[in-house]
Amino acid sequence: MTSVADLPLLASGKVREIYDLDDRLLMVASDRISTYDVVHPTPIPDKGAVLTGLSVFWFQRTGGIVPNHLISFTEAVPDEVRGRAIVVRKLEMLPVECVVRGYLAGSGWVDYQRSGQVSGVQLAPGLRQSDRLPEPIFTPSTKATSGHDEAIDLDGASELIGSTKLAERVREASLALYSFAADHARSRGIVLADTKFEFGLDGNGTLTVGDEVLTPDSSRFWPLDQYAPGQTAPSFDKQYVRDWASSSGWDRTPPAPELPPEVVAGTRKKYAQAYAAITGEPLEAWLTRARA
Ligand code: PZK
Repeated sequence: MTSVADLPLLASGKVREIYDLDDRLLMVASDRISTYDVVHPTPIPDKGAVLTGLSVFWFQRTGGIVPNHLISFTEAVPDEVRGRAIVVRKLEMLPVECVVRGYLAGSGWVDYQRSGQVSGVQLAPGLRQSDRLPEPIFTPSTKATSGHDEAIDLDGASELIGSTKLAERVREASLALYSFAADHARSRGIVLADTKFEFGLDGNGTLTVGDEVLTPDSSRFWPLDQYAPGQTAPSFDKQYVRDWASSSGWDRTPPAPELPPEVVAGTRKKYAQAYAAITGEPLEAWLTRARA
């Protein structure tokens, strides 16, 4: 069996890597965690498995809404990364981040306060932080190679994509995926406040979902029973780490501090709970299936 170390590294992000498998790719989620955009030196055991298991859960349930790049989570996956890696189809990725917001949080809230708009979408006056929007909105952004992604409107997305019609299909696909996932999550006691998709075109020119989907790293999940508009809702996965990092006196500039064992254990438990809440099965079920 091939080892990941022998595969050509195609791209690496803060917490993930992509390797070349000739006509396919191997996408590996690490156990690394970042807060305030800086990666901590201490891993969270099983974080990569939770993100991969959740992505697979959603890919399998949304393939009829929009095709996606998932091929396999077993075949051709090296033993050492089983459970936290997937084999995917190579796509020609579109150069936009496809954000959908059902609630007013994060940069959407910041932009709304400043301008009354988010990515060119005008919103009603008087909305509060974390308010549910009358309907989900598509708020694309640029894919910054360094620094932060920049909000753009649909025309900006059309220019980057090179086609108004394709940009409109991307918006409709993003909204359809969000609505499906938000309904599922709500039925399981979780608010999907917002999420980010990345799309590409396959060899036939078919619009296809790539990257990871509907994970805690690409989405804001709030426990429904703690949801209250007008407050900053704690996104349930990284809150331990953020709270600890704030109280530790770290000024949010690199390098990020090592995390104490109790913060690692608490965060690990949160991720496992997120997996179980959304999928209805324990994380161990995913690990067993992936290692079969
Ligand atoms: C692709 N990225 C982003 C960077 C990551 C991910 N199916 C695909 N085909 C071709 N390219 C990509 C994909 C996907 N997904 C995605 N870069 C290339 C990225 C760093 C680490 F895990």
